[in-house]
Amino acid sequence: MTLNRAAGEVFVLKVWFHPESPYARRILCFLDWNKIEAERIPVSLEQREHREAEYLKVNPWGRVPAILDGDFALSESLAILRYLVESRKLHQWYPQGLRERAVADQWLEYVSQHPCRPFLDLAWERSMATRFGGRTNPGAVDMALKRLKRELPFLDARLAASPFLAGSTPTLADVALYPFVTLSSEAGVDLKALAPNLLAWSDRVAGCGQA
Ligand SMILES: N[C@@H](CCC(=O)N[C@@H](CS)C(=O)NCC(=O)O)C(=O)O
Repeated sequence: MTLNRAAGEVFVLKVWFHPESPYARRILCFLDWNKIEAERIPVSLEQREHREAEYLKVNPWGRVPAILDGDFALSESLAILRYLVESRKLHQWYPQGLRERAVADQWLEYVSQHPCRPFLDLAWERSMATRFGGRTNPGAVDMALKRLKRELPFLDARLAASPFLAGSTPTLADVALYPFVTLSSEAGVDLKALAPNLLAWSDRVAGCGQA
């Protein structure tokens, strides 16, 4: 893993990711849907590459994702999404009008604070932990399930009434939630039974890049 650019190397956005990280997949999906060229650099969490000194230069917290845009390094998936919108002028994903932006922010904050984490915790406990050599915590499944079941009706009701979280077109709120919802089978969550409108929404979001 090297951060240095060779003399004369043509600049291309770099993205560090792990394929199973939903935080990193927020960025990969956004790049795909907007056809943004980027060099994608896998970081092996299994081999602890995220804690190597070289990687800590781009993400001092030692987590994925991270980007390098020219000489500008940035971490935290939501900050990266907002940066890509502004720097690539993709405001259709994050409206500029006061109230439209506030509604997009409301859903972005909500999904980040509430449903995303229990999806990941359940997928971790029920499927990923063993693959990553971690330990499962029996109490964590019950707690995450309880948290998720509290949130699913809110999401399902919203998506029965609106094609996307913040309205008729997809925004960063949808990008932020989508990779976590795709963990539902690993998480052992039957979306068809529990939140059919969320399931239908995930198909709509998956089609975002096909226009
Ligand atoms: N708030 C961060 C979370 C990133 C995160 O927790 N990434 C995980 C992978 S899903 C990671 O890198 N974990 C490695 C570690 O914490 O040691 C973001 O939104 O980018």
